[in-house]
Amino acid sequence: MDPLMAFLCLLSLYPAGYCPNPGISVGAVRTGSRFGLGDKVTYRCSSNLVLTGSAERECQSNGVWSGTEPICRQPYSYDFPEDVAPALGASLSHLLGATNPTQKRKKSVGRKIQIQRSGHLNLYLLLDASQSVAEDDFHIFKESASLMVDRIFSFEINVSVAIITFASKPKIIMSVLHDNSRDATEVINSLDNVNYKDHENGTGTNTYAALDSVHIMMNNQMQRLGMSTAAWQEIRHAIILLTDGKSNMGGSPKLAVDNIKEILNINQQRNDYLDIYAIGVGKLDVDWKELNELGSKKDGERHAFILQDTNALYQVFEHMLDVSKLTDTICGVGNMSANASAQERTPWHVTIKPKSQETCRGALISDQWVLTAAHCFRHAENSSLWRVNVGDPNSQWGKEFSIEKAVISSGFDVFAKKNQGILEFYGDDIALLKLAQKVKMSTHARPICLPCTVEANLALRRPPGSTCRDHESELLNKLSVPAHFVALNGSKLNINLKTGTEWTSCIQVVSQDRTTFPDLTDVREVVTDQFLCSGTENDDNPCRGESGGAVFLERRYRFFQVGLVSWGLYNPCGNSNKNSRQKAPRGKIPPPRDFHINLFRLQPWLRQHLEGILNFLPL
Ligand SMILES: *[C@@H]1O[C@H](CO)[C@@H](O)[C@H](O)[C@H]1NC(C)=O
Ligand SMILES: *[C@@H]1O[C@H](CO)[C@@H](O)[C@H](O)[C@H]1NC(C)=O
Ligand SMILES: *[C@@H]1O[C@H](CO)[C@@H](O)[C@H](O)[C@H]1NC(C)=O
Ligand SMILES: *[C@@H]1O[C@H](CO)[C@@H](O)[C@H](O)[C@H]1NC(C)=O
Ligand SMILES: *[C@@H]1O[C@H](CO)[C@@H](O)[C@H](O)[C@H]1NC(C)=O
Ligand SMILES: CC(=O)N[C@H]1CO[C@H](CO)[C@@H](O)[C@@H]1O
Ligand SMILES: [Mg+2]
Repeated sequence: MDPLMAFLCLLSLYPAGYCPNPGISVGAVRTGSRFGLGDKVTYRCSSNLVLTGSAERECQSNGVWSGTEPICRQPYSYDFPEDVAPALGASLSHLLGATNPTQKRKKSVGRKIQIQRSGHLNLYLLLDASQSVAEDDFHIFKESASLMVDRIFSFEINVSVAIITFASKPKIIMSVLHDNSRDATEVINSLDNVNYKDHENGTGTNTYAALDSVHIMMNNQMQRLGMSTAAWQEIRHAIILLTDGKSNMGGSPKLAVDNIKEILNINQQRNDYLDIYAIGVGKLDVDWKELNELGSKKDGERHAFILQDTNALYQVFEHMLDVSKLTDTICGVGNMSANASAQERTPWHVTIKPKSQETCRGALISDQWVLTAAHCFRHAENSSLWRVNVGDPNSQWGKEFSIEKAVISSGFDVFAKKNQGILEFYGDDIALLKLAQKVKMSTHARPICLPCTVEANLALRRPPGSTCRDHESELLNKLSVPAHFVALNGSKLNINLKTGTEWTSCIQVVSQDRTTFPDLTDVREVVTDQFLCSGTENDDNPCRGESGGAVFLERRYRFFQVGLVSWGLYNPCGNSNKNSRQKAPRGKIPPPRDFHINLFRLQPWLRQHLEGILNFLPL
């Protein structure tokens, strides 16, 4: 809901000039019982609990209380991703709902870090290197900062990252005024060189000075761009403080925050332009009260966290990012949060129904084309009856599309090698479907990156002159490459793609399948170079119905399709329902193996049919 809509809803619910009863959450004590325009209520926590959220809230002219719901909690308890995630974004209502009826009606309020094409994002990472933060914890801060930098650059947005370490004094490692602040590699290099010992001669904690150095940086940038220019006014700013919160010199950090708000002209309309997060991570003894005071207070969002490790921080960071405005066809962007829905994590994934009862899987490779397997269409109905189900943020069942055109490889012929004792053969098992309409890009529907394209080259952050061969050696870079496919229930399952000598031994066992290959002399007749091989050791095996789905891997927080599920020696779903997969019994003959069309080997076919749709690199 956009802010205007929210305003209109509220008007119809409450008489002008009043806010709803703001409630009192467990463990809190409220002062103030008038809920008219400009009235204030204040909260404190009983016994030794500490307050999260706003200690004071004011009834604003739009009928909404300022700040966030106060919650009382135990001091120093960790936030775990599974507790934190529900406190962010959409599912906040259960935390607030009982006491605040207006919150319940709104979905996500969308004041997280906005990832979008328009404007520019300045991200300021402040790392506490004072004495109360041990060197080991500082290393965790460094690692956490690197990870956030790498992730923020993965969206190909205009972003500048400042790095500041601080103790008694701040030290600017990277300024947003420097061109290098727009370059992921430069920023990460500068982070690698930050040193805890830089602050050995002044080990106090001057959070005020650290934030003030951000204020000065902002001021300089404003002078440079001009106060009233769009270039300045359209910059969004996000400040992330990695600290234990124990400021002990320089005065109140709040003053610096007030100065920052003033220079950015933050008011109700411009709330989206500033976010301040205060995060304690590691085994630190954190001053929760101060952390909470540093973080922004916005409706329905938390900006202060205590997290156990970098991994927990990463999960939280993923939820801080709002990509709902990223509506262009940027490829291979999935949600990395374990808490996101399956479709948000693999938004390219589609279900194909070539026949009303049977299904295959496929992958969006543009806003109108789906890549899948040719064998899905062997016994298919009339193509005017085929349907493709694509993810949709507004429906958990997705959205159905019909087909404008199907391109099924003419090289595919399952009986091509029947007279060589190969009863089924899957060479050229590849097809493309053109949907009848373009898919609207969203958090639930986006293409995956196809290697050997300019789009994938940007995602890999490789130099412009790269070739298809470069992509192959970067993506299939080991004898055993971890990769994934999507199960019938939407889960992302794990496999290892074998290359080189490991590929040769992976395919050998095919000769043990005497039923399908009664007189096989050379396994390479069945498993040609066109196939990737997985299914050894603890690999998951695809089931019937998962054919055509992408075999993909992750690099630099982006996803690349290297293969598509074609055939295998073992069906772990048997004839049962989709939620019970059975591992192959030990010693089964033949052992499980799965074969996937290798997209690097089908480049000529892909180029022939996708010319003008994707931009291919030289082979
Ligand atoms: C992003 O930055 C590039 C140069 O760094 C500039 O050419 C482009 O116009 C910017 N885009 C927006 C939307 O600001
Ligand atoms: C700290 O002070 C000592 C003695 O004056 C000096 O040698 C050292 O370089 C200083 N360290 C830093 C990081 O400035
Ligand atoms: C990931 O999904 C969660 C849950 O829907 C959402 O709050 C968050 O903004 C998403 N983040 C990204 C980067 O897509
Ligand atoms: C497929 O169905 C459409 C619409 O029902 C019909 O016009 C067309 O002739 C059919 N094609 C075949 C090959 O049966
Ligand atoms: C989906 O299937 C996988 C593999 O059988 C299983 O591990 C997972 O728990 C299932 N997920 C759901 C949400 O049912
Ligand atoms: C926002 C979101 O998806 N929250 C979910 C996170 O995971 C827990 C359980 O693991 C769910 O209960 C939340 O709904
Ligand atoms: Mg300190």
